[in-house]
Amino acid sequence: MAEVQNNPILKYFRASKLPHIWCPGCGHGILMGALVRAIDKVGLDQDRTVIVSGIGCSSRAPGYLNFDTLHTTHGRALAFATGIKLARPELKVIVLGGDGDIAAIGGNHLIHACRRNIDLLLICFNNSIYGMTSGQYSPMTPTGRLATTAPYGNIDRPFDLCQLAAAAGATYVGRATSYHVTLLIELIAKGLKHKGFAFIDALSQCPTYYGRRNKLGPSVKMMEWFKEVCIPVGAAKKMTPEQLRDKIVIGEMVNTPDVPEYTEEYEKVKARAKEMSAG
Ligand SMILES: Cc1ncc(C[n+]2csc(CCOP(=O)(O)OP(=O)(O)O)c2C)c(N)n1
Ligand code: SF4
Repeated sequence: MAEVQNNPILKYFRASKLPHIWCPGCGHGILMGALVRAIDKVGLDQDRTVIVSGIGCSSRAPGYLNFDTLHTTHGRALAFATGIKLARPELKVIVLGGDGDIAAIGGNHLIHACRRNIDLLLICFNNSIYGMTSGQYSPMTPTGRLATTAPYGNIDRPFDLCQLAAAAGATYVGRATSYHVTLLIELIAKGLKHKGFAFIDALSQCPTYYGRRNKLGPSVKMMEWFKEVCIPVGAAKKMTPEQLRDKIVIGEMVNTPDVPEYTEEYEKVKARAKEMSAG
């Protein structure tokens, strides 16, 4: 008991909001744990850090975290976060959302946040499904998998969120999973220290609506699958597209520190406007 009470990450949680609502075996708690460990590692000031989410099982995370938090509308977390960052550029702003939230209804916000290189860290809790609304397929659901809205198999093709973020201009991009927690903490910590738009694709398991329907076994088996199919980015570079089929590339994909950051550029615009109106 004393060990629990002395745990240095306890201060990051709102004990009054626990226990959480997530199903037993849900990967989202592991991702939230990785986030607070990364925050601790970097030494962020709790009073100068804002955590914003949309709507979904994953988007419940900020409710449990002892920071200034904002639970917004489905797909619009990045728009709210952009407003906060522009109004108070000195704050560290972190955005959390599910793959439905970030890649479907919020997909356009993702593209333009990447393009602007605004100083936000976005973590997509990517469980390949709409968890909260009971298992509709998302843009991350692999072809052939079952979902409540694809009872005979999904015919859509998923896309690679990291490649999308990189192509749209994100200056820090990485991927890890609920199995590869050490890597995930490291990527989040680097994303937090990065000046510019940082995107982490954090793969998670939904044993309730994705795992059960697709007979993927319990949560541990779903995490073992991550272990089997994931290839570190360095090794992936030496592999052919054929060898990479059905594999998931993890690690740091983009890290370009010296690109102009949006809120700093905006400050320059404000200064220019002041100068011109005075002259
Ligand atoms: C505008 C709008 N459309 C639809 C919904 C219903 N809705 C709530 S959560 C959700 C999807 C959640 O899935 P995801 O973002 O992948 O997160 P997860 O629950 O899997 O963590 C949807 C469609 C909503 N709340 N608002
Ligand atoms: S429905 Fe899925 S994503 Fe939602 S809490 Fe349960 S296991 Fe997690």
